[in-house]
This record gives sequence, structure tokens and C-alpha cells, in this order.
Amino acid sequence: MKLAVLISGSGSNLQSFIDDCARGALPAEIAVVLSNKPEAGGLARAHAANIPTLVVDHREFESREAFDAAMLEALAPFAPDLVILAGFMRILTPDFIAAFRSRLLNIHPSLLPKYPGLKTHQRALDAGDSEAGATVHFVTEELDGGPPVLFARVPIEAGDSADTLAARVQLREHQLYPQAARWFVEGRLELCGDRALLDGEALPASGADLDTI
Ligand code: NHR
Ligand code: GAR
Repeated sequence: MKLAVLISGSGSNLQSFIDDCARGALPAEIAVVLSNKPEAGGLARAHAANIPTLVVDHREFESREAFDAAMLEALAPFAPDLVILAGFMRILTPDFIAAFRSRLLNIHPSLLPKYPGLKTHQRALDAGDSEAGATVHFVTEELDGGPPVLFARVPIEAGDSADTLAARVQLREHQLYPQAARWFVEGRLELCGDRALLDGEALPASGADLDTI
């Protein structure tokens, strides 16, 4: 199965995919890495792993529709079976989502449905939450609202800042995301209407818990 990984930043989640593919833990090939930012650190990770890269800079387009059309055109020759949003920071238009419906995953740094959108760690701290986490979900038109697949909880500790919490959550992300992708690559995970199915059975509304699978 061929993956396309979309990034905007350092690409530590991309690295977990590169490493898992290399050691055979994820039976897939990363066909291409696309960044909307020319300076994204993840591009160097892709180069180091001999993975083709694309830069489609959103600032060069007049509209979200034009930007998404350019990404679709750039990705088309690689014919990805699964598109992985890994710290990709541009909201996608319905046309992009339609092109990859049911084969588009995101990792979001909160326990969805809590804290969709940005600044999740600061919001969890401000709310006095005792735990945070990350959730892998199918991407739909509704921002961070597509069916959850798999989540991992992370404790919030006294003295945490958004940065220390983010670092703790990211360590779990690197286990969580390849596991969800593995289910998809193995043909066990599918999107059916507004539910995610694993082995043909509906997953819980908040997804499966990485600690209990
Ligand atoms: N697109 C759709 N249609 N649906 C989702 O669920 C999406 C999506 C695109 C990205 C990732 C998401 C996250 O995990 C994601 C999910 C960016 C923003 C955002 O507000 C919000 C959520 C997510 C990603 N982006 C600003 C925008 O105007 C730009 C912010 C920036 O460039 O730093 O696009 O959190
Ligand atoms: C990850 O923590 C991911 O959950 C988050 O950005 C980070 C990317 O790190 N995603 C979002 O905030 C999406 N809006 P990485 O570039 O090192 O993988």
C-alpha cells in the first residue's frame, strides 16, 4: 500500500512512519511527503530516507480551493492509497476530502471530542484537566470531527506547560499513529458512514484506547 504523508512542521510523526516502514512493522511504502511549508523540518527527514518530496506553498494561491487543487494535482502521479495528515496545519476543502474519502487520517493532539482546533494543550491546562492525549481520526469536512479510530491518554503533571505536555503527548503519538495506519494497511479499518469499523465492527464513539487493545 502506498502512503502520502502531509506535514507542516518538524515531522516527528513522519519519522515514526519512516522507522516503522523500514523495520517492517508497517507493511507499506511512503510514496511521497508533501509540505505546505518550504522550511518544514520533516522535509529533511524524507530526504534522508530517500522519499520523494513535494512543496505546495499555500501562500502562493489565491484561495483554499486553488491550493487544494494544486495539492491534488501534485499527489496524483503517486496514486496514494492512504493519506496521512501528520502535523499538517491547513484546513482542507470538501473537494480534497472527497478525492480521498475514507482513506484520509489525521492525528489530533487532544482526546476528541474535547478541544478540536488549535492550542489544545494550553486549553487542557487552562481547564484544569488531569489528563490529555491524542486521537487518530478519519478526516471529514467537519474539522477534527470525523470518526475517531484510536486514542492514547497522557497524564497532566503539576508544573506542566503547553510545551512539556506537548512533548509527553507526542511520545505517545509516535506509537498511536502507526498502529492506526497498520489497521488500515492490513484492511481491518474502514470508514462506513459516520462510524469507523475495525474488523467489520463499529469502534466506540471515542475510538479504541491504545492501552487496552
Ligand atoms: N481539514 C478538514 N476538512 N477536516 C479536518 O478534520 C482537518 C483538516 C485539516 C487539518 C488537522 C487539524 C488538527 O489536528 C486537520 C484536520 C489546522 C487547523 C487550522 O485552524 C485546525 C485543525 C487542524 C489543522 N489551521 C489554520 C487554517 O487557517 C492555519 C493555522 C496555521 O497555518 O498555523 O487553515 O488540529
Ligand atoms: C503533533 O503533535 C500533532 O498532533 C499536531 O502537531 C504536531 C506535529 O508534530 N497536530 C496538529 O496540531 C494539527 N493541527 P510533528 O511535525 O513533529 O509530527
